[in-house]
Amino acid sequence: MNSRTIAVPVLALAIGAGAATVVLTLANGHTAANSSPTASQRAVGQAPSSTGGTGTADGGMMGAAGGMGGGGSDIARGASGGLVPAARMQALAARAAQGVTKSHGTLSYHTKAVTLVALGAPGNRPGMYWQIDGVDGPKGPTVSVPAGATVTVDFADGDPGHPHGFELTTAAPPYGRMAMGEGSIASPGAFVMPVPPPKGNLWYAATVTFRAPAPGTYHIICPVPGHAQQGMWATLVVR
Ligand SMILES: [Cu+2]
Repeated sequence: MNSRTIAVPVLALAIGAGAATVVLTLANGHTAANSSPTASQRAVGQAPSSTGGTGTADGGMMGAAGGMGGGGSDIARGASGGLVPAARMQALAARAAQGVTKSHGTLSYHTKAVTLVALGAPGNRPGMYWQIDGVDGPKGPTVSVPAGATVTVDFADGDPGHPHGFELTTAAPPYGRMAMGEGSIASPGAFVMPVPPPKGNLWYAATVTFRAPAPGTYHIICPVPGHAQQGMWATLVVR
């Protein structure tokens, strides 16, 4: 293939329980380490931690208790191990869509606290795509948020056939196979390690919160090799 194939990023999939330290080495030499979900990634339903994570039991990508322990959020209570009922995620997507202005494929948020529900290929159509707040890609939709917004992403993999993850990247399409190595993570915490495909109607889910980066155009991709290339990307505009 092309020269990019030489600089293959090492993608360590940490799936399952345990306090695994996950190190993601990008092709550009940047390394992102995630030894616990408390810093930037939590199980869906857990409130952002301001205490350095004392409330979280044992680490692991998926979070320990799946939101049962500590959350101020009402998201996905009762989930365990990061598995959330599909219907719950879809209900969250419907709720997130309320108060959002939709115009020409753009979802505009007008509040400083933004919650997106980003679902990986949940089965409405074939192929690799994002569904954000109930609106399907491919190559879309576009989400617009105000400068300075705090963005919470409730992510889940709804695709029976594939693992998916989440990344807000500085790289623009078109993407090659290793899209995750083409740019940088656009804001600290704007990344979810790929999670496994669903178990029946239970979806692996995670929540991350990050500050909107400087005004401009960014893209939401799946970091699994080939997925963004096949259309699994959307656009985030900070205005
Ligand atoms: Cu994917």
